[in-house]
Amino acid sequence: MKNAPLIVGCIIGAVLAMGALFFVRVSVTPTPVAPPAPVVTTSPIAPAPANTNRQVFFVKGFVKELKPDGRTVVVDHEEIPNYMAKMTMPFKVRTTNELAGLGTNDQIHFRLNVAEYESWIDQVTKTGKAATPAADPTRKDFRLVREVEVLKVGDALPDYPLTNHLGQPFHTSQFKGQALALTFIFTLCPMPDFCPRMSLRFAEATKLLRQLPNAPTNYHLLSVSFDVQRDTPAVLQNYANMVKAQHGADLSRWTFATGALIEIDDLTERFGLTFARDKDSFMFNHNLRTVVIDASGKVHKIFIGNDWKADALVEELVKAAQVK
Ligand SMILES: [Cu+2]
Repeated sequence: MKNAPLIVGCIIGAVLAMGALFFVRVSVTPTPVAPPAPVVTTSPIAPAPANTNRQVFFVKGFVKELKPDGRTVVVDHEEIPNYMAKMTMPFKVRTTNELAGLGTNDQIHFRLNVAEYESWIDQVTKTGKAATPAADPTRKDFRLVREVEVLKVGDALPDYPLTNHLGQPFHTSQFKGQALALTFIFTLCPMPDFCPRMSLRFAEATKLLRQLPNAPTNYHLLSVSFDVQRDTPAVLQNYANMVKAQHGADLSRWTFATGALIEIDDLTERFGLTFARDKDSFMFNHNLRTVVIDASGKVHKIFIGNDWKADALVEELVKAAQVK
């Protein structure tokens, strides 16, 4: 059970609120059901030409949580053949009436639409109720983390030892004197609006900065993986090459990094990013944070989620580069 202490879980918020030194995971016993047949299946690995390449999957699962925005449902879903292993994760709807009348533990099926840059679900249909309570609070796994202070704009970024995609160790303090854009990903992330979008926005930012008249020369981009087991320097190097091939990114000022889990945990928690490996797969449940550190090493801007655009990032990077 070497992996057990690495797993964190879905009540991180509650545990953090209590100031505990470890995360607790609540587990669910999966109901064995035959895997659903996909309505349309195209290979998710094939490069997506234009926006017309929309994949559609038929998905079954249980409602774990309905978010207050009325547009997000967290589902413990079955395997989606040719796309994603069984896991618990959030899905977006485009109209709130898709989720009207749903409650926790409802058994549902729906259509998952995956376009090039976003995903959403529709045709949400309730088919029953989970037979057992969703959580077994007696089952726990732990991973040790440091107790850290959350950082706000103006706070200094602590120094973190990491390893870049060339396998070279470095420290985040080495970027002092440069504006640093920092985001968090894992390379296997299949959802176009999560990690792939972070990498797309960074790629767009490198291109914008290259075209910008009087662009600063003291900036750097840093994508840190929280999948410390799978995202080795060699995997990150391949991923960097893929991002360059797909989006024409300039990699001369962009580092992909990994590190010790306790360091990555420390760094991500500073900004409210949480990640938890799904119990049945290599996938992570996670949220998104992108941070700009100014040239003096202080937090300049924190972008939450995936709605920000590359020009907004560039604007903040330019400002942050001017700080003495
Ligand atoms: Cu992701």
